[in-house]
Amino acid sequence: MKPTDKLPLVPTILGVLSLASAGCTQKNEKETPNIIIIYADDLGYGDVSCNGATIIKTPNIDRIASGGLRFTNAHCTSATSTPSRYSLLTGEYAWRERGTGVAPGDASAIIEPGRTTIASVLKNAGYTTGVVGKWHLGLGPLGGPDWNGEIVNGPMDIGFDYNFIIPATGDRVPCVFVENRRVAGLDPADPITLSYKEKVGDWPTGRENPELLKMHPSHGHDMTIVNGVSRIGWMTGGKSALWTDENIADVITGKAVKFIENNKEKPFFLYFSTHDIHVPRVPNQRFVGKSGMGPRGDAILEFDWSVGEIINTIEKLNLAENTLIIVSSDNGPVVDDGYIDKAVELLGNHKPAGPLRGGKYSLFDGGTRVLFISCWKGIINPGTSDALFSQIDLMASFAALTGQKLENGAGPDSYNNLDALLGKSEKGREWLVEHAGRLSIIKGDWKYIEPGQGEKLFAHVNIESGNDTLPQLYNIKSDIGETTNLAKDNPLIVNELTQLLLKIKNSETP
Ligand code: NG6
Ligand code: CA
Repeated sequence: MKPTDKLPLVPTILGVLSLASAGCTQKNEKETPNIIIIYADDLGYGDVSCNGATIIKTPNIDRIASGGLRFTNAHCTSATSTPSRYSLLTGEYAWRERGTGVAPGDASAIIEPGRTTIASVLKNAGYTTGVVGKWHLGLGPLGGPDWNGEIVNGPMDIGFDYNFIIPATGDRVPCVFVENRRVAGLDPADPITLSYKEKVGDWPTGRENPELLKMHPSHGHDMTIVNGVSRIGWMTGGKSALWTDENIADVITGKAVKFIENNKEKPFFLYFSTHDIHVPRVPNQRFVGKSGMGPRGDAILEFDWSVGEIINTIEKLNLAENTLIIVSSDNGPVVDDGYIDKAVELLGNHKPAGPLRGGKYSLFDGGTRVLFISCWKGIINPGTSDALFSQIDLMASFAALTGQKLENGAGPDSYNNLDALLGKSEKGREWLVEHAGRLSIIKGDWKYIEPGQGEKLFAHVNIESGNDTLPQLYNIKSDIGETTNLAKDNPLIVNELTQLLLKIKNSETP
């Protein structure tokens, strides 16, 4: 089948869309577009030029934004990685489940095998499904995976046909890729040993041998040294499988491109989850010094390059009219996240969160309002959308798009917002919940943050947490920077949002 066979006529697709939104579950595999989610790590709302950055230029992201729909009010579900990714894939708010906080590198699978996910829904709809890049949702049974054998309870057990993943994060051991069920390039004669409790083996650590480091930690990250960078956790063995940080973007972008090429004849779903721009920021030589902002800025350029490679591949294969591409981030920005990499010193006037307050780890919108672009040539009219949108709705929206039904409680918090995603409606969600330790809720122009104990400033990362012992209420339309707490003057709104949040907490389908 030629690529163009997949999308014969725009009216046909629109017909399918209206059937889907009318609740019809008929499917027609010939009319299922390819779907690609490009998911950055720790990229701030203001880190890209299409969202107003001027010091840094992101031409490829700008290109996809100008050909697609750029959302100004779209959100991940949590201000850190593991819970946001959990919600994205399962359609359930992570804060409903224990064990969904930032996962160590030896965590067992957080999403149980057989669970309905965005990938299994699309697989049912006839897609070939793949994940490339950062996973950070645990692997293996209780006690963690067998790094030297078959890795069970991974992406392939929740709907992905193919995976090439960084098991946790770039700053956590093991510093190896997993391809399908094996550590890629592992020599069985040199097995991996791993611990998050104590030193294993005799490899140097950042704490004991700082003179061996090419990048020093600012907090944490002083355990085993791999490729001149000390990490979280201790490991030894698996030398032939170790990644080189400078090549991570090239390797995973290459795998993502290959996945697209291999599957160009049939519908595919690719979840391409980059390491950029998470710490340690060690971009390829091609980007070093190019942003003028040090490794953090250079990593943004590297991420932009990865986005460019994906869109160039789609265009080259003549798939643009048959591919829905989404670009977003797992949480908001952080400048110093544990390595001394000049990010603070070279920031200048750049505002990683744009006009938003707070950042990664924060209850303020800087933590969870993120870059979000949807692009589908010929279907999505280019422009901007102010619709309130949550990544958690991708699951139900894709189900609607492809004529699938979410059954048996699957995706309990995921709602079909396909019309908003495709720009057919300016009306998105009525409300959404954000999470960073505790919860906040946005409804219309209002955002309410639950009161509670806790630091107001996470000093080690220099980010305002959003914690307060008093209830907070902001009008995010007139005060996007959440500067003026209006809770005292608006007790009725505070009460309404408190009750609504309580209802959502207590019930999965308010
Ligand atoms: C923190 C790490 C930080 C980062 C974060 C997870 C320390 C001191 N800090 O605990 O560097 O790895 O976890 O980031 O270890 S996330 O984007 O994957 O959620
Ligand atoms: Ca992250």
